[in-house]
Amino acid sequence: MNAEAGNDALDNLLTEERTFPPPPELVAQANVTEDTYAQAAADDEAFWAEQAKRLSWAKEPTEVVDWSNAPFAKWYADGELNAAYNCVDRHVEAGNGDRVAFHFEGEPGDQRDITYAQLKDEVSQAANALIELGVQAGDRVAIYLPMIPEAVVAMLACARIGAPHTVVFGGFSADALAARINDCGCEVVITADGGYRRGKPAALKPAVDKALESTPGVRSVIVIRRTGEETPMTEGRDVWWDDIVGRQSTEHTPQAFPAEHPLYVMYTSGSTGKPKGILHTTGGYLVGTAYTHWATFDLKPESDVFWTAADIGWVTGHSYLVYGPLANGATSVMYEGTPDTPHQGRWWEIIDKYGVTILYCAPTAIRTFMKWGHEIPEKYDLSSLRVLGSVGEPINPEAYVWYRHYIGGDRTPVADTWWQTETGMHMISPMPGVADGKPGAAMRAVPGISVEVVNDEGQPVGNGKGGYLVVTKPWPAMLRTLWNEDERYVETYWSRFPGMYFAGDGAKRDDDGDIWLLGRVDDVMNVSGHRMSTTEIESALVSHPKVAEAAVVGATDETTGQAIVAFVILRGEAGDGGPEIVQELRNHVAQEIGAIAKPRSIMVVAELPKTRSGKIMRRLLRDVAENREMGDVTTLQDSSVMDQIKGGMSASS
Ligand code: 6R9
Repeated sequence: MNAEAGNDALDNLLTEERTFPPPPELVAQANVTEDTYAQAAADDEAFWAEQAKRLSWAKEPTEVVDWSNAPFAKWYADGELNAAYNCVDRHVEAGNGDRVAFHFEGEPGDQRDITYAQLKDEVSQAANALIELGVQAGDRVAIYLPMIPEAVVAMLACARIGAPHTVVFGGFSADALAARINDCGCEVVITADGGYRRGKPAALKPAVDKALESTPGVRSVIVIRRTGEETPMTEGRDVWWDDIVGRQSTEHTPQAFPAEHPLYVMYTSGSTGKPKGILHTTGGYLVGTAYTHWATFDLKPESDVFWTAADIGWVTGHSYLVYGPLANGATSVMYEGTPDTPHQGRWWEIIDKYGVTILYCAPTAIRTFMKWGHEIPEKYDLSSLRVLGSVGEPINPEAYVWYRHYIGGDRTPVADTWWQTETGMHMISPMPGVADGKPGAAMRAVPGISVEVVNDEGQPVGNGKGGYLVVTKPWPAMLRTLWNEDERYVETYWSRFPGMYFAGDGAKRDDDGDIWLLGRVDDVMNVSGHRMSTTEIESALVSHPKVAEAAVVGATDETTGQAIVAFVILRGEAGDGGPEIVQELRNHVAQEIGAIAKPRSIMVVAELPKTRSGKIMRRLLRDVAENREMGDVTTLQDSSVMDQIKGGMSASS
């Protein structure tokens, strides 16, 4: 395809030499050791059969994986279990009913500790309420809520009665909600009057009312009172949560479902076309999330305080705020609001207050904290932290080092976890008690998982080379299909490289064979025949002391095919740029990577367009760079950002 780059799919540009060995105390009691990898590699089916013992099965599975109808997998197919029982009841039965499941912290400062025993009562009541509304196993329920404990209760109540849930991010519009409700065929919606965002109540129910104008299948809406704002209710359709859930019995006997019973559908936007409804089922998903939550974070459920600072409407919230931690009987923090309300130290105050030991968040948050300055976290006691995690995007080496140093006090390993809505569970991540961490690298497949980096022909690229990331064997928490779209499932993930799951990400192996993620292959730029990933050039920019965030895209160029256009956000102390900084940054990239990677133009901006999970939407920046009409902006977290950027573009050109 590309003569100069040979048979490799991507150029290998940036090298990073720093490594951080794990602290000896952690090594001494680590959940995962080098032996774990060896055992899993010797017999991965036996390994996953063993991990299934983390759950309580009503009927123990005798089968592990059934791949006879590939790529449609079945895991633990003859086993039966109840997901909510595994997440709640069994911990109470084991005598841990008084353990806190969630320290909930509302944005206005209200707080609530919910024990496993209380969670069991609330989930049972909510399950009884759904039954009263006629919800049966197999019926779909939409959940459109802020980050409040009832969101967890609602998910588990659905799981308890075998009704797959589809959680829609509370920041999405009425149209996005309606499209998901209709595609999934939901009959009931669970929502709230609103939630708190940036110090103010933000209404949710009006968006539901608007969505329901075009969703004929919905018959009931349950509304949680969170803000107490006046909220219109539709007679015969809408009921208050307190009214219908509050009066139910706290007794509900969970029924066991087959392991392959659908647990939930989560919609994720494709780069084009309608959102994909990722289907996860019960047994394999719970095994995969429980195992990785325990392994990647070196979880000690009796003593750790775990915090996934991510929204429940993102898969990270599903796997590592709800199912993984609860299956493991862990204590978690749940925070409703934004990191700068009422002040920019809110996260660090929460860590200090609850003694959080493991923090899991996205690089976008870390880069924002870098921009705000390290003086803010320095005011708090963060010494309880022992493991840090990152998810959602490649973490730039500079952001990793900042995170480890200012938040982790130079003690904590950083687990850079690569995975997707589709994979359901962590797939690539250093294990905190094993790896000598490399800033910016996800490093190595999780024990029991098989991945490869391949070239255009599907051959492994080998060390020191870049290509496409694929998964070469089925795994327990893998998506089973796309909701109602089996063909699209096969076409999207299994047709590019026959027999391998194509993740859509670029990756490289370094000289040690460790894996570095290089961003979406859709974003790859071809400059004079060199195929370059966005990640490495962005990381080179972020390694400049004046840069907090960077996004690069390829724009059509008459001479080079494509040219690199960069958008950067400067750190607080760096001022607002000017011509000198642009030249300084272009030279910096040339020095870090080489002249070939020098951006043609660099634009200093105040914000970048991002999704709910903090991913930069480069597609929109490409539209700006090529002076095109902008594409679909409905999944932007803040749609005014693009107007600001376009305004700045015309002012500076
Ligand atoms: C969990 C989640 C999946 C895409 C994935 C990749 C990017 C996630 C990453 C990462 C590099 C990491 N991604 N984690 N890239 N390093 N540690 O984010 O799911 O929202 O479905 O996104 O996110 O591009 O393909 P999802």
